Amino acid sequence: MSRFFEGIEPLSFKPDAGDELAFRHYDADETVGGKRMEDQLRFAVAYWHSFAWPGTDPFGGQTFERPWFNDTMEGARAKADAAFDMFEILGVPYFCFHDADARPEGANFAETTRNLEEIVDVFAAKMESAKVRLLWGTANLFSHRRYMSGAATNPDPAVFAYAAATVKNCMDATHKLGGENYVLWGGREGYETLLNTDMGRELDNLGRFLSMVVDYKHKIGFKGTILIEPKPQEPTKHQYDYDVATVYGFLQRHGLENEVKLNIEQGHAILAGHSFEHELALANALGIFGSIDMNRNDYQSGWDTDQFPNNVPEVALAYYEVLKGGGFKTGGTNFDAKLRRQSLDPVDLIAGHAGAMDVCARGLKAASKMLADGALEDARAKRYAGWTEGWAKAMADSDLESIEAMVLEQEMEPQPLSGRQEILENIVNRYV
Ligand code: XUL
Ligand code: CO
Repeated sequence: MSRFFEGIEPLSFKPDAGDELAFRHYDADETVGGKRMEDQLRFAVAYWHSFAWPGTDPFGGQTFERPWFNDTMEGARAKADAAFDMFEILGVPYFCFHDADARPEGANFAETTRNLEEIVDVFAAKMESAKVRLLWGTANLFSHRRYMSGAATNPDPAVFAYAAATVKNCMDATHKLGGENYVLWGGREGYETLLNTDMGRELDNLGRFLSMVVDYKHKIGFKGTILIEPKPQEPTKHQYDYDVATVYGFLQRHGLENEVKLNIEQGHAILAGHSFEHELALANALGIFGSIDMNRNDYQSGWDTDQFPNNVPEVALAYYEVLKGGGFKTGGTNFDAKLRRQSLDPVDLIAGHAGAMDVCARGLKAASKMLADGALEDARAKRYAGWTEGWAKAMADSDLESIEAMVLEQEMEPQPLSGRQEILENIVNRYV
């Protein structure tokens, strides 16, 4: 045990807890929707926000003081000690990491690779005795200055090569640690100004890159899911993986729609002008739902603030879509969320996650009950019931002329019916 979280005991489920650190709603063993809550929610801690982010903002530097902030292998090991302590305190089943969160950058590619391999061995040793497993690994292809103009979409082919080699090593690391998914967030895959951008070439290169990732997955026998994480802007003004619909079109163009699924983040959905549940429902409808990054944005700032979730009605509608699609398979709920920069203390990290886990538990329970009671689905089925009639089904094989003949013959006069939005909203309100 590191001393970072000294004095903080592993949390337990205590519905009537006073001010003490405990779960008031998340009971890992409670059955919700036919599964233990832990198995439904599949919580993961994000290594980067909790252990690598220094608390900077555009106006000021580091506010957090962590004993491992020194860019050495010793620091990386101390960081891992604290991280695994926190996984245990929270009792989370998963974590996620980028290469750059876990290891210091070396003097060259070979040294950077060795640093990663060494830390992967540290993780592997800890995972032998810890309960925690790897939900996903990923490569940070956006922080280092070499990636300022993109990774796979960089105008410089040497950066494309460097990024490809880095992803290969991160996939190896993920595979070695038994990761259940591998994520690609297109950190700087986009552009700042069209004036210097060859968009067609960049999109072709991104497609080529992704195809190589899929090929390598099969070559090494990685059984996890490759996930793309859409985001419309930030850091580049325009990102190519804008939203679920855009990514689906991109996957189809490259024949990868059956190979790649999506990691959908609450804050990214909002930035794209959608709701989280819209993005989840669309991914389900297209058969590409994979996993979620759970957080929330500040709705006033209009920026990706990566806060811990605390809005139960919103979270309930998100889990409603997850459950409607049959629940997580290899995916889970990754808290891509960070403390506010004034929340300096180790206890803030624990409280942020514990509160978020409780919010998700409440959302999941509400969603599961809404689904089981069927009120929304009954109303939805009724609204589309016409399509179960023979003549309506037959339109799948008809053409415009035969449909016109049918409209005339049956003397059709469609009558508008209420969409019942307010009644449905009132139903939701009974559960949240
Ligand atoms: C950035 C973001 C990333 C990805 C992983 O907005 O969400 O942390 O989740 O690279
Ligand atoms: Co994310």
